[in-house]
Amino acid sequence: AAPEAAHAARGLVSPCAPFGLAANMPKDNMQVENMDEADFMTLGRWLMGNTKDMELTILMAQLGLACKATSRACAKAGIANLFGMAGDQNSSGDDQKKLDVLSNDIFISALVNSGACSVLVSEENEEPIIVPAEKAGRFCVAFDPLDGSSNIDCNVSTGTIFAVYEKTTPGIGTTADILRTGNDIVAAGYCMYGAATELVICFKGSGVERFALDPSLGEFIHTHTNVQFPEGGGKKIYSCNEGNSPNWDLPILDYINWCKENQYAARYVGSMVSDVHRTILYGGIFVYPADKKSPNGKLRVLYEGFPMALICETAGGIASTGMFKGSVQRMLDLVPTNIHERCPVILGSPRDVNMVLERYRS
Ligand code: P6P
Repeated sequence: AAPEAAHAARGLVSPCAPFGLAANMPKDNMQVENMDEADFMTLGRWLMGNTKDMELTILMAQLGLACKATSRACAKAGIANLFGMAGDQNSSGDDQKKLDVLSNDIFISALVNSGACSVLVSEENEEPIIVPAEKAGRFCVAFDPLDGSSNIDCNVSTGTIFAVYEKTTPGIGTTADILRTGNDIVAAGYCMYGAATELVICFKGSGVERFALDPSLGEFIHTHTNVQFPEGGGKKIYSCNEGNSPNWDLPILDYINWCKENQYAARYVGSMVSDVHRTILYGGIFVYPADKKSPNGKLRVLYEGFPMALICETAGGIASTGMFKGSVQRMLDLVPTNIHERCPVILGSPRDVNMVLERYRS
């Protein structure tokens, strides 16, 4: 008990604490310090200690496995001739890269064989994947297996994004089980394949949890609990593709110009996972708005907008569509009618997103 008391006194969650029964819930963003080299709070152990639902635990563990396998594929792409094009196009008409196809196959195999899924929606597949009855389970997963893959061949970070719904209808899964408001999402996450491979997950009504892959163990290790946006909005950073600015509406143009006049820094990777991860950890705002050329924006509702919106709101931020189909909407309130539907994305710290929303209101 002594080590735990010492940890608790310092506001740390000891990995030695009984599963899910940590003496003190840590304050925001507290580093989880593993004082004991013989003890590892792995993703699997964290899931078992914090989700009482074994099927959901299995599902999340399988997503973790697929993220590890994708991380390995990205890391060896140059050596294993995995750079370059696969010679086909995906549901969005984007040219598929070899790693797009491989990562998609990895996630589909992991999810279908988890026994926990009924319906899968992937950016790489035009049609939803209906899991055969003998392997079907309670959940539906929408995912982008390798978002930002155009950055792969120049070794810029990419990522996986996913959202999990619980199926509410009896019988074989259908798209109706996943074409639902973002408020029905039970879990969401992303994995960033960068200098480190980091997995960020959140369960609706709970906190945002950060894990880093230890390649020597092949395990995601819990590093931060209850991740929150920096107090007061954090660093003054705006993140957007300014190449689209000639087509933006006035409130967006006015806000970005205001940023430039108020000592904001521009940061844009071009991979949503990287730009959103930085925004949550450092502060600021990420904007991919609707514009004259793309009235629905570019990013996809089910496997980009919704998961990032749940994570962002759970971390104390705001996720809006900005002006979209005639009104300014909270992203998670959307109800998609098409599995590859797009929506504008304006997400980040309340300090920054509210400045955009005020411009729409005025
Ligand atoms: P643009 C990557 O292709 C992606 O889907 C997101 O990861 C990223 O935020 C966005 O598109 C980048 O789009 O038009 O700036 O290249």
